[in-house]
Amino acid sequence: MTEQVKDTPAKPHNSHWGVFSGQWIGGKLVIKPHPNDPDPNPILQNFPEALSHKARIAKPMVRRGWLENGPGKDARRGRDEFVEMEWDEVQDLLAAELKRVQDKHGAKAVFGGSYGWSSAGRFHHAQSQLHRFLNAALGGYVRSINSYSAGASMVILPHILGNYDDVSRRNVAWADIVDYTDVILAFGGMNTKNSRVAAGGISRHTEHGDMIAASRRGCELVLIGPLKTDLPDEVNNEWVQIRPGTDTAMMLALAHTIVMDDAHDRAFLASHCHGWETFEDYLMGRSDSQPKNADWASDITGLSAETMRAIARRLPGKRVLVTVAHSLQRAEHGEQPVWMASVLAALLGQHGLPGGGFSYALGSIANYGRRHNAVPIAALNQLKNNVSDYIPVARISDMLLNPGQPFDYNGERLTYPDIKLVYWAGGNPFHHHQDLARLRRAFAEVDTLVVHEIGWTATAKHADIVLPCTMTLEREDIGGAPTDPLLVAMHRLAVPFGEARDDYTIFSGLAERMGCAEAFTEGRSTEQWLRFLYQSTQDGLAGLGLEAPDFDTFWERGEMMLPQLPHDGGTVRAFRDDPAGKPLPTHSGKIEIASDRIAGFGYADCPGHPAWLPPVDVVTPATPLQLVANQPASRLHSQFDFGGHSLAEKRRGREVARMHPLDAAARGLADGDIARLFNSRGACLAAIAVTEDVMQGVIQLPTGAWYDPQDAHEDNPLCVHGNPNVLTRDVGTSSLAQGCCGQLTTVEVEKFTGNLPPIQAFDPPVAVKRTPPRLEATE
Ligand SMILES: Nc1nc2c(c(=O)[nH]1)N[C@H]1C(S)=C(S)[C@@H](COP(=O)(O)OP(=O)(O)OC[C@H]3O[C@@H](n4cnc5c(=O)[nH]c(N)nc54)[C@H](O)[C@@H]3O)O[C@H]1N2
Ligand SMILES: Nc1nc2c(c(=O)[nH]1)N[C@H]1C(S)=C(S)[C@@H](COP(=O)(O)OP(=O)(O)OC[C@H]3O[C@@H](n4cnc5c(=O)[nH]c(N)nc54)[C@H](O)[C@@H]3O)O[C@H]1N2
Ligand SMILES: [Mo]
Repeated sequence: MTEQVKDTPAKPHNSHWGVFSGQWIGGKLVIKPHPNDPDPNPILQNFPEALSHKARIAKPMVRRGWLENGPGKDARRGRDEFVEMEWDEVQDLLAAELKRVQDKHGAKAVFGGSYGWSSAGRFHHAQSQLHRFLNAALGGYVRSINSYSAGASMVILPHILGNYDDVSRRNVAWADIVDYTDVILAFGGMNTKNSRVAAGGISRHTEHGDMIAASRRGCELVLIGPLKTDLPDEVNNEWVQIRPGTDTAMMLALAHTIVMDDAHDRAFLASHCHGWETFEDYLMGRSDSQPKNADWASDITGLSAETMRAIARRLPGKRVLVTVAHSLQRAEHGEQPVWMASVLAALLGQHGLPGGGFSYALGSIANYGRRHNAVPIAALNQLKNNVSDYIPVARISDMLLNPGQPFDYNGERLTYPDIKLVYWAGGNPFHHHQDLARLRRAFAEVDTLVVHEIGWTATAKHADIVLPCTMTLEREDIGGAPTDPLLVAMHRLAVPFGEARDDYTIFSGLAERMGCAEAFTEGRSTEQWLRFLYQSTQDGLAGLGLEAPDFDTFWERGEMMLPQLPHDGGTVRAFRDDPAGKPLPTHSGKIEIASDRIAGFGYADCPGHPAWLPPVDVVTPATPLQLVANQPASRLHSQFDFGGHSLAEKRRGREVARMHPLDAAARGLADGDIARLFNSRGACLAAIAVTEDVMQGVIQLPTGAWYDPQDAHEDNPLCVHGNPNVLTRDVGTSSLAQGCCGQLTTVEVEKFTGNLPPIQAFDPPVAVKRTPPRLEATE
């Protein structure tokens, strides 16, 4: 176990939520943020208590029903006992099962998408390890594409502006906002609790300071969204309380006013844009008899027409930046606000100007709007995947419940593969997926579910084979992100918990049994891999004629500053300056206001120009409140929900749901009450916080509380802990992108008056301590 009695010196480490050091003092691990981080993330304090928490997995475990009956469909997943196993035995068993599935069904029956954030180190990146292993052992696997973060925008942006990374991450720079921007229309805000996180980790969290600097210079930040807390207090002078899910209607109204005032940039629309006329016919109501004016939008958005007209009239002639948080497109028709925001910036002629235009997801996360490194950082080669089947990532339940069925995606008609074995490492679908009762039914369909985990997440509890994995503090790695200049030598800060092994060691053992050890390991130990992966950075530095310390020097220093490329506005500025010579990689080479390609797909739920498409999931008398299920402030997703900081932010052990005083009073709810949130899909408990920071008609419950079914034997149990994904809808954003719709749904709330059930989310499942005879996998 993790008992460290001797004091140690401080050693560097890295996480998605920042760079830090760890030091043992008096038997306690003391975590300190990097001294140069101006706005460190309090999530760091989830680490110390997590190390040896009861939720950690100590030993390999196999589900009893799977052991006794062999692989196959089983509704007992998530409600069964587990049998402890020795590593050798469980690896033999798993290697035999992988071979059985491969021989009988082929690699195309293995789903290795394994979506999730895992940990920040570049070598121990769980998905890379899993993908490399499946490619080496089976020749491939069915993969998933896109993300839960940006499911709709990753598909729409290449149609309308260009490569996703170029037009989001490498587009408008924070440095230019500080210097140039006059007005920011921040749809969904720019919440610094979100931008203190980035995949791979950022060493200096500067967004908060940049917003204050821009505001001091005179930049006006307009927060458009349901929560007042989505912009820092210091810059939050204007809160536009829009009904969630209706931003496209507001943007259309702004566009309509600007065009009616003849204040749009006709020259820019003619020189840089494609399809304005088609869109203008829609905007003005010539194609459907409904002008998209502010009066029309008022009924939809809940905002007064005057408010929208006044905002529209502040924009022409100014340096305007339109930002759209990830959250807006994690919803029905999520493609539309992204597309319409780009159109709004285009008709103001702003794309490509320093600090102006459209910046997707700026402020949602830390690695957007920053300079990029001039040298590569470590990345593990995943080898070749020979299986061509894939799904858009959020279609996991659809795939498992509908094998062989067709579905639409981005102009193609694809077929769901028939999956027998699901392998997950580094993600938590019982955190990230919607409609968890449906996900349970989907997981009951497979032959075998394998999970490598740090802790007993609901995903691990639903698995057949659970392999205990080290957490990042228990291993050595290289830390960094392509948008951060600090490369971190991630030193080990603790000994592994129980019998936990890192993903690489687990896969190496399996690879040996499957006859692909050489292909998987290339004969390298972990340390040799770190040295090998560091080489690309060292070579890059040497190539630029800079000091290129060898690995031992880097390791001993603990960190290294990398050179960065200057910010040049990327592909959008290059196109603005030279539209003929530097066309955008879109169909027309221009900014697509209307898209002939998308129109050609003929999707009713995503037509050929941005449009207001009324949602299906609207408030009704039975579910009169809109639920905003956004990112948690106290942790990253579900990671270390059992950590000290995350637990301290809960009330009576439950996740906190915030609501407006009038909505609370109407239900007889007081601050601190435990309430039941419910709709036709499920129900959960949460502690109520009453606050005017939430607009009326909305209740906000963040994601990440571990799913805690009160009676696991029921088909649709109450989650007593507060996981909003028991309530959300499992549908695609549209036929175009098939992104997830996790951010918004509708619910009713009532006071919970029963006996408060205990929290069991962090309790390990019942373990049957025996070592059964080795079972030959049969079918
Ligand atoms: N309702 C709703 N749902 C949402 C969202 C929303 O807004 N609303 N947001 C969505 C978004 S944007 C995202 S990105 C997803 C996030 O969903 P996930 O990325 O799946 O969530 P995490 O909690 O980060 O899961 C990572 C898991 O990996 C484990 N892990 C960490 N390090 C390692 C390792 O080294 N090896 C192994 N084997 N495991 C490791 C952690 O213990 C944890 O269980 O959630 C999505 N779900
Ligand atoms: N602390 C912390 N930070 C994180 C994460 C985390 O788990 N914890 N996750 C990271 C990840 S993976 C991602 S993808 C990003 C996600 O970044 P986002 O998706 O931008 O983050 P959210 O907090 O889900 O949503 C931001 C705000 O959007 C508002 N909003 C919701 N729906 C609407 C709408 O329809 N219209 C308008 N105008 N506003 C709306 C809500 O008030 C919400 O607070 O965050 C990253 N940062
Ligand atoms: Mo995300």
